[in-house]
Amino acid sequence: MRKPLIAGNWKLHNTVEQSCQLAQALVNDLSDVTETEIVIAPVFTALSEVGKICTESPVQLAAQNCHCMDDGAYTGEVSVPLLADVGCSHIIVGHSERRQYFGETDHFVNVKARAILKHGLTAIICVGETLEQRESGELFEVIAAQIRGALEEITAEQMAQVVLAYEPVWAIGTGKTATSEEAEEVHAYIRGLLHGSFGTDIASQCRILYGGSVKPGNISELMAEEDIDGALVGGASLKAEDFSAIVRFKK
Ligand code: G2H
Repeated sequence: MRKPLIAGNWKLHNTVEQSCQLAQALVNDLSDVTETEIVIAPVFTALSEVGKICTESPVQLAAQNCHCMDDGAYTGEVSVPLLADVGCSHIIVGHSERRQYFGETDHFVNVKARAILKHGLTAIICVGETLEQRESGELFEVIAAQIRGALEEITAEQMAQVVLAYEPVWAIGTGKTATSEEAEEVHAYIRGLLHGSFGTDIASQCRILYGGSVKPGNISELMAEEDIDGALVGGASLKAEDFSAIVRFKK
């Protein structure tokens, strides 16, 4: 059985004070949750303070990005060991906003994911197609290339620390959610790819999250699908009430 995982991607929102208030509200609301794994990803500047609030709570800390090198002359970057140092257990890589606005390639996503796994953290690796790619019939080709590229040289053993997130670009922050059937079709396809590369055990253990306009009103329907194991939530993770409701989705 795969334990559901709900992750809040706060993107470029909230000061340190606002982040701490939101984190404290979630820690208070969700202290009794054991059946679902909870992760929040504040901005870099708030990680340290939010990390202190989350200590000894079920809420785990994630960064939204990282650099692949541990240290050195890489101005402006933040490494995996430094993120672990402020309490991060998870790091998101390959989000479509990073691919689109910052030119991140599958190769770069892969080297970052390998750095995360090398240090024993969990990599939340995002993939997803644009509307143009979907409409021109390239959906599965694009997803396969992103998954294969991101997982290159990652061992079966390391896959225990990998979470995948399918986020159709056309559903991100647009209010348009993929139907649960549309999402399930891609999730099942991704699981099939894992089966081909790593075998049955890894394929059946790896959690695949859905992301793209997830809200309290659509989470249950998405989670009812066989291959949807959780959600990566953007906009709706910025309100404690909404994010808590998503974490406590009705089965
Ligand atoms: C997709 C998602 C979170 P939103 O980017 O990663 O954001 O829920 O706002 O579509």
